[in-house]
Amino acid sequence: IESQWLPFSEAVTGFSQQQWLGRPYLNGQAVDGLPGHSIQAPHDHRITVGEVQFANAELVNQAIEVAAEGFQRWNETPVKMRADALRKLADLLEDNLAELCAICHMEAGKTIQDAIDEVREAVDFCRYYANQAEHHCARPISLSQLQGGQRLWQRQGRGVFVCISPWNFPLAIFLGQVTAALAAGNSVIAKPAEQTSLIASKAAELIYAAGVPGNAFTLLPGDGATVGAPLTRDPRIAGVAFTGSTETAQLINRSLAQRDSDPVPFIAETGGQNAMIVDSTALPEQVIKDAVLSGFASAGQRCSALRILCVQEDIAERIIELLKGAMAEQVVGDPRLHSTDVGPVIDREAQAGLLEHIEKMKSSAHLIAQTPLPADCDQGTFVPPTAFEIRSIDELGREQFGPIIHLLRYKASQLNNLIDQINATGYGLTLGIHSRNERTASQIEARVRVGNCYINRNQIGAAVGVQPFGGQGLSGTGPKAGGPHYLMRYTQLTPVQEMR
Ligand code: TXE
Repeated sequence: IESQWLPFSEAVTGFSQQQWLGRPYLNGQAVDGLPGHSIQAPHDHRITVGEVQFANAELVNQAIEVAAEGFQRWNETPVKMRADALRKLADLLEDNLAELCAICHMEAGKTIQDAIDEVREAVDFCRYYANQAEHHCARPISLSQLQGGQRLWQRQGRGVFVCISPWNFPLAIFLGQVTAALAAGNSVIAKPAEQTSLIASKAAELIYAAGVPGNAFTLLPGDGATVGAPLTRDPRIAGVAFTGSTETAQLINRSLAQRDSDPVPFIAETGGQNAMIVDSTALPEQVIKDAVLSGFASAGQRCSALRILCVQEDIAERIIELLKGAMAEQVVGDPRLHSTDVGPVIDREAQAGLLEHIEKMKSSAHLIAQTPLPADCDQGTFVPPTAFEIRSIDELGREQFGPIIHLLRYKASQLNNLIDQINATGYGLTLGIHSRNERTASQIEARVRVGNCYINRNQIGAAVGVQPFGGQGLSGTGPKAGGPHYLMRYTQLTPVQEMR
């Protein structure tokens, strides 16, 4: 492994010395001359990673015009050609793996392994949606047999699709939305998160290099209020895909409803208040392995991540003892080092919010363990992995998007009440179950309202084509990304001809 790993790791380190430029891309060209601001590495703010120029209101308007113009031609391009462009994009992502991993490191604070997984997931999305489009969109289908004739319909693009993505999977979620929308025949305006415009700009170059026409794809880096909000208010857009906070999803939902034009699809994937239920038949070592990975990997900044570890009281002491041991072993630090388990959180605002939550919990809950931060972490936005014991889920409030686990003991007789409390958070993204009692596991699964349930394994997010991912309630609208129904929301059934 070392002999394969070292050259790759050296290539990533080589790229990490570089600086990148993030800018809008319109009509296949980078737009220059906008005011820029510099981007610092989350693990060490003394390192400048590059400069980003944000789009302004005038560019938003131009982008919608360009995308509206590009739609028809791209929608009429044979599905095989659209799919081939996305497969070519997958190849280009693989060719650029080391540089993409370096940007993920430097801009988003990802560890090497997280960065590799991120690029691989993006590659999978490209190939999966290319295949799905060929399967669902390439041929007319018959839906009804009317007297004397057969009406044919075809799945086609809807128009200008707006894709708004977050910083926690700055390539995988960004490309997951964009490639689904493009595969279906839409022209796309993508607005990446403010914090991760550098990787989005690199992806834009690869999208054009793969053969997607300049007016079928536009990139508009910028903030939510200046770029995101006007895009979602515009009557010329035909749909919005969004991943981010529940609050922003609610804002977008309202602005879509207030437009004086057709209703359009809104695909939202938001946060979670994810629990794991561990009964007394569970294997404690396995529980801890999965809980630590799910709670602390990516510094807890995954929407699927474990937040509430519910443990049946009979084995709570054993779980707490093992959790303390595992947390003492966690290595927090520079995400470029192979030995690092937990890197920084995305920015100062996120860090401040999480540290404030930790301080507040220290006065009201019992601190189980906290992994100490090494001295050289003081230049970055690090948050120590922390575990508290709480008495009730009500103590928690909103989702804490960082490396914090809250342990809650329950009695066997309270299991149904516990599930009701989990459902009552209103979120419904992931639930982990650790039990060797199949009946208990399936009873919990049937009663809990979540998008994805994980039994006796790590609570991870999407595995494209294998484990489609998405939530319900405050966690999103579905359909599940990386699954067979996702592409459909980006399409409309259009009558194409009538056969006699
Ligand atoms: O999210 P925002 P933020 C959760 C997590 C985190 C919290 C805040 O709890 O702590 O959200 O993160 C764009 N109209 N998740 O502030 O603001 C914004 O520019 C249109 C969970 O980063 O929702 C960015 O591109 N767009 C999560 C995107 O929305 C707007 C991933 C997400 O930003 C907008 C990220 C507006 N009015 C955060 N305002 C997950 N589900 O994985 C902002 N945006």
